[in-house]
Amino acid sequence: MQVVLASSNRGKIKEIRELLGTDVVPYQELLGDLDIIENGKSFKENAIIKAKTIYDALQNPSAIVIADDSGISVPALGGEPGIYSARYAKEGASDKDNLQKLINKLKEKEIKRTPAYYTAAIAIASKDGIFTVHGWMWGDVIDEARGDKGFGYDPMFIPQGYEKTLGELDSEIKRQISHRAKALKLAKIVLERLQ
Ligand code: ITT
Repeated sequence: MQVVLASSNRGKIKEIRELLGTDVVPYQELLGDLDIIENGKSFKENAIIKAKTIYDALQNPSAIVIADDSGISVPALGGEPGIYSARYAKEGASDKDNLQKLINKLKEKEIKRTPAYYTAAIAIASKDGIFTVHGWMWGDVIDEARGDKGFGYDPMFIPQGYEKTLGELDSEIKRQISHRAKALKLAKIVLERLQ
Protein backbone atom coordinates (compact mmCIF):
# COMPACT_ATOMS: atom_id res chain seq x y z
CA MET A 1 0.00 0.00 0.00
CA GLN A 2 1.33 3.46 -0.91
CA VAL A 3 0.56 6.41 1.31
CA VAL A 4 1.36 10.01 0.35
CA LEU A 5 2.58 12.04 3.30
CA ALA A 6 1.44 15.68 3.43
CA SER A 7 4.54 16.87 5.30
CA SER A 8 7.84 18.51 4.48
CA ASN A 9 9.25 18.18 8.01
CA ARG A 10 12.24 15.81 7.77
CA GLY A 11 11.97 14.70 11.41
CA LYS A 12 8.34 13.72 10.94
CA ILE A 13 8.95 12.03 7.58
CA LYS A 14 11.67 9.83 9.14
CA GLU A 15 9.54 8.88 12.15
CA ILE A 16 6.37 8.22 10.14
CA ARG A 17 8.30 6.02 7.68
CA GLU A 18 9.70 3.98 10.57
CA LEU A 19 6.40 3.73 12.42
CA LEU A 20 3.97 3.08 9.59
CA GLY A 21 5.86 0.22 7.99
CA THR A 22 4.36 0.86 4.55
CA ASP A 23 5.49 2.74 1.43
CA VAL A 24 5.43 6.43 2.47
CA VAL A 25 6.02 9.04 -0.27
CA PRO A 26 6.48 12.67 0.83
CA TYR A 27 4.22 14.86 -1.31
CA GLN A 28 7.09 17.03 -2.53
CA GLU A 29 8.43 14.07 -4.53
CA LEU A 30 5.16 14.06 -6.52
CA LEU A 31 4.03 17.69 -6.48
CA GLY A 32 7.09 19.79 -5.70
CA ASP A 33 6.76 22.68 -3.25
CA LEU A 34 3.23 23.75 -2.31
CA ASP A 35 2.16 26.53 0.01
CA ILE A 36 -0.27 24.99 2.48
CA ILE A 37 -2.07 27.59 4.57
CA GLU A 38 -2.43 26.19 8.07
CA ASN A 39 -5.09 28.53 9.40
CA GLY A 40 -7.02 26.02 11.50
CA LYS A 41 -7.82 26.59 15.18
CA SER A 42 -6.72 23.14 16.36
CA PHE A 43 -4.22 20.41 15.53
CA LYS A 44 -7.11 18.44 14.05
CA GLU A 45 -8.25 21.27 11.76
CA ASN A 46 -4.70 21.85 10.50
CA ALA A 47 -4.12 18.13 9.88
CA ILE A 48 -7.34 18.03 7.82
CA ILE A 49 -6.28 21.14 5.84
CA LYS A 50 -2.92 19.54 4.97
CA ALA A 51 -4.37 16.12 4.04
CA LYS A 52 -7.17 17.62 1.93
CA THR A 53 -4.88 20.11 0.13
CA ILE A 54 -2.54 17.33 -0.97
CA TYR A 55 -5.35 14.87 -1.81
CA ASP A 56 -7.01 17.49 -4.08
CA ALA A 57 -3.68 18.46 -5.71
CA LEU A 58 -2.87 14.83 -6.57
CA GLN A 59 -6.05 14.54 -8.69
CA ASN A 60 -5.97 10.79 -8.15
CA PRO A 61 -9.16 9.58 -6.45
CA SER A 62 -7.57 6.32 -5.31
CA ALA A 63 -4.72 8.12 -3.49
CA ILE A 64 -4.43 7.84 0.27
CA VAL A 65 -2.91 10.89 1.96
CA ILE A 66 -1.87 11.22 5.57
CA ALA A 67 -0.98 14.45 7.39
CA ASP A 68 0.44 15.07 10.87
CA ASP A 69 -0.15 18.29 12.73
CA SER A 70 1.63 18.33 16.03
CA GLY A 71 3.22 20.43 18.73
CA ILE A 72 4.09 20.84 22.37
CA SER A 73 1.94 22.56 25.02
CA VAL A 74 3.15 23.90 28.35
CA PRO A 75 0.29 24.53 30.83
CA ALA A 76 2.48 26.89 32.95
CA LEU A 77 2.72 29.13 29.85
CA GLY A 78 -1.02 29.03 29.14
CA GLY A 79 -0.61 26.13 26.67
CA GLU A 80 2.08 27.81 24.55
CA PRO A 81 3.32 27.13 21.93
CA GLY A 82 0.56 24.58 21.08
CA ILE A 83 -0.59 24.80 17.45
CA TYR A 84 2.02 27.52 16.90
CA SER A 85 4.94 25.18 17.72
CA ALA A 86 6.46 25.34 14.19
CA ARG A 87 6.35 29.16 14.09
CA TYR A 88 6.84 30.00 17.78
CA ALA A 89 9.97 32.18 17.34
CA LYS A 90 8.71 33.67 14.04
CA GLU A 91 7.09 32.64 10.74
CA GLY A 92 9.49 30.19 9.04
CA ALA A 93 11.60 29.78 12.20
CA SER A 94 14.06 26.88 12.50
CA ASP A 95 13.63 24.11 15.07
CA LYS A 96 16.61 25.60 16.93
CA ASP A 97 15.01 29.08 17.12
CA ASN A 98 11.75 27.64 18.43
CA LEU A 99 13.51 25.48 21.03
CA GLN A 100 15.53 28.49 22.23
CA LYS A 101 12.38 30.63 22.47
CA LEU A 102 10.68 28.07 24.71
CA ILE A 103 13.81 27.80 26.87
CA ASN A 104 13.91 31.62 27.15
CA LYS A 105 10.21 31.74 28.13
CA LEU A 106 10.86 29.28 30.97
CA LYS A 107 13.92 31.24 32.10
CA GLU A 108 11.95 34.53 32.09
CA LYS A 109 9.49 32.90 34.51
CA GLU A 110 12.32 31.25 36.48
CA ILE A 111 10.85 27.82 35.76
CA LYS A 112 13.50 25.10 35.73
CA ARG A 113 11.15 22.17 35.05
CA THR A 114 7.39 22.01 34.44
CA PRO A 115 4.81 19.58 32.97
CA ALA A 116 4.25 19.61 29.20
CA TYR A 117 2.71 17.37 26.57
CA TYR A 118 3.06 16.69 22.88
CA THR A 119 -0.03 16.25 20.68
CA ALA A 120 -0.16 14.64 17.24
CA ALA A 121 -3.31 14.85 15.12
CA ILE A 122 -3.22 12.59 12.07
CA ALA A 123 -5.68 13.11 9.22
CA ILE A 124 -6.20 10.53 6.47
CA ALA A 125 -7.80 11.69 3.21
CA SER A 126 -9.16 9.14 0.75
CA LYS A 127 -12.06 8.65 -1.62
CA ASP A 128 -14.01 7.36 1.42
CA GLY A 129 -13.63 10.71 3.20
CA ILE A 130 -11.43 12.18 5.92
CA PHE A 131 -10.57 10.38 9.14
CA THR A 132 -8.71 11.79 12.15
CA VAL A 133 -6.97 10.27 15.15
CA HIS A 134 -4.85 11.71 17.98
CA GLY A 135 -1.98 10.68 20.24
CA TRP A 136 -0.35 12.38 23.23
CA MET A 137 2.88 12.06 25.21
CA TRP A 138 3.20 13.56 28.68
CA GLY A 139 6.35 14.65 30.49
CA ASP A 140 8.25 17.76 31.58
CA VAL A 141 10.15 20.50 29.80
CA ILE A 142 13.39 21.86 31.28
CA ASP A 143 15.12 25.22 30.82
CA GLU A 144 18.03 23.81 28.78
CA ALA A 145 18.67 21.60 25.74
CA ARG A 146 20.32 18.21 26.28
CA GLY A 147 21.28 15.80 23.48
CA ASP A 148 20.77 15.93 19.74
CA LYS A 149 18.49 12.99 18.96
CA GLY A 150 14.94 13.48 17.67
CA PHE A 151 13.99 16.94 16.39
CA GLY A 152 12.16 20.10 17.39
CA TYR A 153 11.65 20.44 21.14
CA ASP A 154 12.98 16.93 21.95
CA PRO A 155 16.25 18.13 23.60
CA MET A 156 14.23 19.93 26.34
CA PHE A 157 11.49 17.27 26.85
CA ILE A 158 11.75 14.55 29.51
CA PRO A 159 9.04 11.90 29.01
CA GLN A 160 7.13 10.70 32.08
CA GLY A 161 8.99 7.82 33.75
CA TYR A 162 12.43 8.87 32.44
CA GLU A 163 15.17 11.19 33.69
CA LYS A 164 16.77 12.02 30.33
CA THR A 165 15.48 14.16 27.46
CA LEU A 166 14.34 12.76 24.11
CA GLY A 167 17.52 14.35 22.77
CA GLU A 168 19.53 11.95 24.96
CA LEU A 169 17.35 8.81 25.00
CA ASP A 170 17.67 6.12 22.35
CA SER A 171 15.33 6.84 19.45
CA GLU A 172 13.78 3.38 19.96
CA ILE A 173 12.25 4.70 23.21
CA LYS A 174 10.61 7.62 21.37
CA ARG A 175 9.30 5.14 18.79
CA GLN A 176 7.56 3.23 21.58
CA ILE A 177 6.04 6.07 23.59
CA SER A 178 5.58 9.11 21.36
CA HIS A 179 2.40 11.04 20.54
CA ARG A 180 3.08 10.17 16.88
CA ALA A 181 3.49 6.43 17.60
CA LYS A 182 0.19 6.38 19.53
CA ALA A 183 -1.70 8.28 16.82
CA LEU A 184 -0.24 6.14 14.02
CA LYS A 185 -1.27 2.96 15.82
CA LEU A 186 -4.87 4.20 15.49
CA ALA A 187 -4.24 5.45 11.93
CA LYS A 188 -3.16 1.94 10.93
CA ILE A 189 -6.60 0.62 11.90
CA VAL A 190 -8.17 3.16 9.53
CA LEU A 191 -5.67 2.44 6.75
CA GLU A 192 -6.38 -1.31 6.94
CA ARG A 193 -10.06 -0.59 6.26
CA LEU A 194 -9.24 1.60 3.24
CA GLN A 195 -7.20 -0.91 1.28
P1 ITT B 1 4.52 19.94 8.06
O1 ITT B 1 3.34 20.87 8.28
O2 ITT B 1 5.11 20.04 6.70
O3 ITT B 1 4.21 18.54 8.47
P2 ITT B 1 5.68 21.43 10.28
O4 ITT B 1 7.00 21.36 10.98
O5 ITT B 1 5.21 22.79 9.82
O6 ITT B 1 5.72 20.40 9.05
P3 ITT B 1 3.56 21.33 12.25
O7 ITT B 1 2.87 22.53 11.75
O8 ITT B 1 2.74 20.14 12.64
O9 ITT B 1 4.60 20.76 11.18
O10 ITT B 1 4.48 21.76 13.48
C1 ITT B 1 4.99 20.82 14.33
C2 ITT B 1 6.09 21.44 15.19
O11 ITT B 1 5.95 20.92 16.51
C3 ITT B 1 7.44 20.98 14.67
O12 ITT B 1 8.01 21.94 13.83
C4 ITT B 1 8.22 20.77 15.96
O13 ITT B 1 8.79 21.98 16.33
C5 ITT B 1 7.15 20.38 16.98
N1 ITT B 1 7.03 18.92 17.10
C6 ITT B 1 6.03 18.12 16.66
N2 ITT B 1 6.29 16.84 16.92
C7 ITT B 1 7.49 16.83 17.51
C8 ITT B 1 8.31 15.80 18.02
O14 ITT B 1 7.98 14.53 17.90
N3 ITT B 1 9.47 16.14 18.58
C9 ITT B 1 9.83 17.42 18.67
N4 ITT B 1 9.15 18.46 18.22
C10 ITT B 1 7.97 18.17 17.65
